[in-house]
Amino acid sequence: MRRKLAAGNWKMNGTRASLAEVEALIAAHPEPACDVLLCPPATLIAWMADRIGAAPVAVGGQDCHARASGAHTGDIAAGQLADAGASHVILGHSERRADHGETDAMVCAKTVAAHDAGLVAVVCLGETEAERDAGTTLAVIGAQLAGSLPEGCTGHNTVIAYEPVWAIGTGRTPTLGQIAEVHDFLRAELVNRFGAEGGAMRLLYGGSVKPSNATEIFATSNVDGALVGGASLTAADFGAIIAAL
Ligand code: G2H
Repeated sequence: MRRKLAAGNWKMNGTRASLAEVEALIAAHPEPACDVLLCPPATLIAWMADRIGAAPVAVGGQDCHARASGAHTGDIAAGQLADAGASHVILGHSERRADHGETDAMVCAKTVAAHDAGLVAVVCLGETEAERDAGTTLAVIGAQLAGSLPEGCTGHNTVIAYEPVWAIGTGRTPTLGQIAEVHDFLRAELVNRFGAEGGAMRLLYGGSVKPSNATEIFATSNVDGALVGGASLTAADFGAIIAAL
């Protein structure tokens, strides 16, 4: 049985003042029925981990470098995220793929680095609107999955997030049938490659998840939670999503 996961991706939002939302979230949901993860900007990881204390909320980064250390100005190693208090890291988000030219091979190398540092990798994939219109969604998703995951992925060290690019931050969401089709496909591909561990990996849906659509999305086949952007920034919205899981 896969435990549900509500993961928040703050993207490039938030300052130390925003940590008041985390305190409010914990106060409102001291014992959530699902796992909860918040991925703030790197500047806030240590502050957030300190503020969370012993509460059942994990902290994650939004990217890491593939190398453990070295001359890579502006980058952050997976081990440094762990040192700051992170237990997870989002990798291969479509905004990283678009803004920084990240390829499946780069995401795969970063996933290895995350695993080596003891972090859970939250590996993102998703098709563009043009790819969906062309009928190539499953081919695109399958190729991203194969190329972005290294050997050794397990239900403990890897989470997959399906985020159709055209649904991110747009307010548009796929139909429940479209989500189920992709998640069922991902599950089959994971089991085919990783066996029982592929069956244990959690599959998150991401893209304009909000309190009003969370319940029906979470009830969809092979959806084990959500990667939430905008609606993770406030305790009210993210708390409502947690309550829906
Ligand atoms: C997709 C998602 C979080 P939003 O990027 O990763 O963002 O919920 O704002 O669409």
